[in-house]
Amino acid sequence: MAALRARAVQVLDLNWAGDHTVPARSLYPHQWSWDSAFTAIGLAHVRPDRAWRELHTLFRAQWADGRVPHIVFNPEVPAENYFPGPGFWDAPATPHLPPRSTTGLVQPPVHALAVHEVFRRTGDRGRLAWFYPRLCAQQDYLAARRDAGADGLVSITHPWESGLDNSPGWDTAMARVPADPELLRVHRRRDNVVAAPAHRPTDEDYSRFLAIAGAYRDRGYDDTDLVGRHPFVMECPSFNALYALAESTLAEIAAELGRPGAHHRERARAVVTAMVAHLHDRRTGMFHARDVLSGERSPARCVNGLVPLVLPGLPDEVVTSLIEVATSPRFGLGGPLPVTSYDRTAADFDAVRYWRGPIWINMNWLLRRGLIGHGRAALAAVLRDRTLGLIDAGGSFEYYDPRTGAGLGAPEFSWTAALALDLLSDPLD
Ligand code: 2M8
Repeated sequence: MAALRARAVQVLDLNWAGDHTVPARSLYPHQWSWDSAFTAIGLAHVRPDRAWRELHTLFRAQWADGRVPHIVFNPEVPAENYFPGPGFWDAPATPHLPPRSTTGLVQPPVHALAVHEVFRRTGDRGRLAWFYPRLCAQQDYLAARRDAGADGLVSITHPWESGLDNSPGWDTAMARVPADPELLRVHRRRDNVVAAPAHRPTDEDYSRFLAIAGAYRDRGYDDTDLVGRHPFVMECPSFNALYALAESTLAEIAAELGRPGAHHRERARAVVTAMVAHLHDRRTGMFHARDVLSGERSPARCVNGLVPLVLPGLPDEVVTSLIEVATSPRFGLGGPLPVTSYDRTAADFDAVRYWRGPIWINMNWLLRRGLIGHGRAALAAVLRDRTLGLIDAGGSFEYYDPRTGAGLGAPEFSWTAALALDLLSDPLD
């Protein structure tokens, strides 16, 4: 495993861009929000100063309203290297734009966890104190501006906010958004030139992605009356799980800093209760995304419906059923390869198309934490070995074919390398 460690460090060094790490040179040449959080967790083991710098650069781009943007654009990268780039996102109407150009979307709030992990490795209380109010502002934005369903859960305004872009969980809601092919005639995709089109979202997906993002941009990323005015409003189970986990982590950070943390624990408990009430389906044994506009839960069984396993304080029967589903042939936990992003037995399971089947390392890293947290050390150890084995054999790819273990998407992908480093160093199981 020493060779794997060395290769993982090489990937992170290759992708270091001076004050942040790009997810991959080829496909993603800017800074992404949750990628940076996962990357910092890995960097903490080998380049601790860079781990702090990574998160610092991201939070320097935090908006005045507390949102942490999903992409921070590097002004030195030529405009044509990523689409949709800054020219698409800039909304002169918004009063919130920070100094660096960003999107107005968010991504799952994994940052409190990342800050806490980097703190655990470095003991730097000064930096912890710098991040604490900013992490609180990030959570407060989500709580105050994104509870579109008025049920204590956060809504996402775009599939990109979930991080699971073309997941089948969004299909029904996406089908309601008119796909405007004209948008793709005006704006040219670049991802399909760099990566195999069969491994990426379709043109139809992209024209809808652009339509939803454009609608949000055109009203200055204003979150008022999302239900009345926005075409896509969903409650994502993994986004909400990470939002609740962030509150539990903030309670720990507050304790480190000698500050009161009861309000964080209370909010975490309330989110978990709301998730079980609104997103958990006893029949399928897992969580499902809920469409706030129709009130319907998506029937699709996707990996984001297993990620709530990371939550402490889940009722025992929910934990048991999640593990049952994860270890079933639908997801294959405990089998020869890690867990897939979608139900392998579903008719529309696609082994190579992005978030519609392939294996993703960050999802498995989160599931392993959940298994450890709920006392399933043996299963966690199997998952760790299978995950590291996959990366060792195939390289640090963006995602993997669950039939063969072959790497797909971008090679030398940062969060894969970073989380491999964390798994290699983590003695927890
Ligand atoms: C993917 O999403 C971006 C848009 O944000 C894209 O397809 O261009 C997703 O896998 C997302 O989770 C990830 O953060 C991003 C960069 O790795 O790529």
